[in-house]
Amino acid sequence: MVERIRAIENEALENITNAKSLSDIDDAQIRYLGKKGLLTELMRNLKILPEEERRNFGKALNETKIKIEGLIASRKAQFSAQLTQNKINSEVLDITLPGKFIKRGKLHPITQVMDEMIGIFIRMGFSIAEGPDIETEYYNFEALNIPKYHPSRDMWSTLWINNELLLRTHTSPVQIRVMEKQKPPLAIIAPGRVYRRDSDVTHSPVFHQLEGLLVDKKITFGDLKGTLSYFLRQVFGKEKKVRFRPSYFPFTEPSAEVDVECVLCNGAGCRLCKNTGWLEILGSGMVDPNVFKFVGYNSEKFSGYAFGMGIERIAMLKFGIDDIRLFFENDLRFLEQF
Ligand code: FA5
Repeated sequence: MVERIRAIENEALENITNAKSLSDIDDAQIRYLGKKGLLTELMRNLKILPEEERRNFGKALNETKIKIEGLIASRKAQFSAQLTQNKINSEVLDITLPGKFIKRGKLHPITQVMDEMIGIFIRMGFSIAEGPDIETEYYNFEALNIPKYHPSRDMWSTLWINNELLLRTHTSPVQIRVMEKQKPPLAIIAPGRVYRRDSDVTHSPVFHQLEGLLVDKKITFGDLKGTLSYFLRQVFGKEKKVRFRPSYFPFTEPSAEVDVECVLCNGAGCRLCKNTGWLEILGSGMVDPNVFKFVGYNSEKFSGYAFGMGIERIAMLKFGIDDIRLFFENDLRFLEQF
């Protein structure tokens, strides 16, 4: 019996040693150790052997089983190491191939210009204030000296929500909200989105303004002109032609608008500037004493200036863009240029 075991052992060890693949080893495992394997069959015979033979036979069987199992495990390890090595050898990693290009997002040109404008005013000592996009008729008009039924309300093509509420037509209501809460002296800017029933090459129904308000003792129109001139030089450089033009706003007196030479025709006149040679970028003036009355400021003691700039218009002039609608179409071919 023990010879039979030795014969099986020799055959198994030889087979496993000469195995050419993992599947040869699997076959050997089934042949010798499987449920119906040769050694398993012999195990079954144990029961029928007399006591002293059973001990010897069992011992020999166990030793053989351990040897075969050991060899199978080590050969399997060899084969899988070989497989891994083959894979490493065959898979060539070309580190000179270009990587996957991940496009980085960029700030929208309007945000870029707005940030630049805010930076200029912050450096001059202004702080930032905010107000809601949905405004009451009181803050958008009434407290800015634009009474109900007054024809000057027509200056703003208003999008009404109901009799009381509207989408703010300008950032000027923030002036009132700030002055209600703060006593002078103050210097604030209020950048934000505004809404009007307007649409053509220089008008968009949604656009951005940057409001400015400075109140202190002895503020004059000269201060307003100095501040705006400095700002314009920072944004457009010394070369760009700008002009102050007398104008009218119900909440400032006197008032002025600022125009910048048209980007498209350099002042010769074209469809963008409606043949004037100029693009209007802002309205401004000295705060009307009537506005101070609404917020309880003493206009004998304090004076101030205010301005409201069109951010898209400034961006058009800076980047040479001839249609405001390009900013809102989100065409990547356009946006990628900034
Ligand atoms: C006003 O809105 C005043 N609140 C400005 C102001 C503030 C005057 C403080 C005095 C004191 P106006 O309607 O002109 O003014 O608009 C100001 C600027 O916004 C314009 O000069 C222009 O640059 C821009 N703007 C006006 N309408 C549009 C529009 N539909 N699309 C894009 N920009 C516009």
